[in-house]
Amino acid sequence: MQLYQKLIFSKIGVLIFVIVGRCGDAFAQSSNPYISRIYEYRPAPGQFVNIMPEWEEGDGEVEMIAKCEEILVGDEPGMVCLGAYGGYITFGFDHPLVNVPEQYDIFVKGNAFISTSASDGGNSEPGIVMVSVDSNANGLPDDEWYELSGSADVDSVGLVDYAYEICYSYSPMQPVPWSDNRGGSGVVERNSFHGQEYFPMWLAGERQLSFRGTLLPKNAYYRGNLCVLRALRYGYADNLPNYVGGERNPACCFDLDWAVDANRRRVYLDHVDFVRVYCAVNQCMPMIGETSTEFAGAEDLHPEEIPTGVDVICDGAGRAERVAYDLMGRRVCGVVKGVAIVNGRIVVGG
Ligand SMILES: [Ca+2]
Ligand SMILES: [Ca+2]
Ligand SMILES: [Ca+2]
Ligand SMILES: [Ca+2]
Repeated sequence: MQLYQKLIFSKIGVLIFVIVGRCGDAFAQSSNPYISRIYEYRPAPGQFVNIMPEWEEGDGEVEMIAKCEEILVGDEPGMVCLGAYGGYITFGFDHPLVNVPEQYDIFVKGNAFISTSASDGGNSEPGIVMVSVDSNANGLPDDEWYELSGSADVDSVGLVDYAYEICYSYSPMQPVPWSDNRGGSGVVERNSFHGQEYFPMWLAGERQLSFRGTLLPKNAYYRGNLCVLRALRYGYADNLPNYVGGERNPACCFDLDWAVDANRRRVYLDHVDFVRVYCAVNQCMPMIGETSTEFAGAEDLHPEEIPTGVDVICDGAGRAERVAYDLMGRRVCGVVKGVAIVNGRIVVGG
């Protein structure tokens, strides 16, 4: 650290080059690779809703998000259920998640397994992963979202609905009715295994819950009496087993290079601040019930990286300013002091 300070105070161009060259190793502090915060938890109705996590009388949205944090923050996360189509969770890390070129950037865990009697699936309940940059620098996930394009976009051309909307209606202790923007309707069936209310109780006051997004094709088929949920190739949460041979399954890893905007155009994101997972299948099968994505934590695959090439707008005081990062990867807004990285360039401030 003393050497680091000396380098900064010297402000000699040659030494700055030394800092640039070494900030990836000697000076970089590794951040916590695990989730540090849950911002949103809005599951769609489902048989595990109000159980994972448990809703108790008096719990509102804030309390349920806190329960999700208790379960998911840290290096040994548990699991929450997102319910039927559209249900989502939004989380973040204690630092920006950097897009390292030609590498996966985030590992997302679920509870998918491959059936012993079917090699092409088991209980795959694919959830779509979305990412967002805190463009207005207010620390909240209220900015533009980008979907990470998965294999269905190339394997199931013409079968993916990119503008699906669904609305569930609260119908106490009954199958939960839904209708969609394609003229479809149905119910999230109840079963004898789970006797609680299936509509998220802390949102019941809203009477109706609407979700919109990309709808993946139904993936269930029967093999004899066994209902198999077929796995997709890559790019979805809760789709394939988290680990293979003790290693992270590449099929559960995601590259920020897969980001697309609302018009399905590729966008380049140098880093992201928020990540969202939502259940992307609308399907209800006899016996096993609705297809519902589970979320069991996530990891930054290279927490030692710091963002570069960042050029976003900060509106803290209503002024448009560039956002910079110091050499420890911390965001600095407005006037830059010391050495910082602004828009990919090293800047020496006063
Ligand atoms: Ca990457
Ligand atoms: Ca924001
Ligand atoms: Ca499930
Ligand atoms: Ca699952």
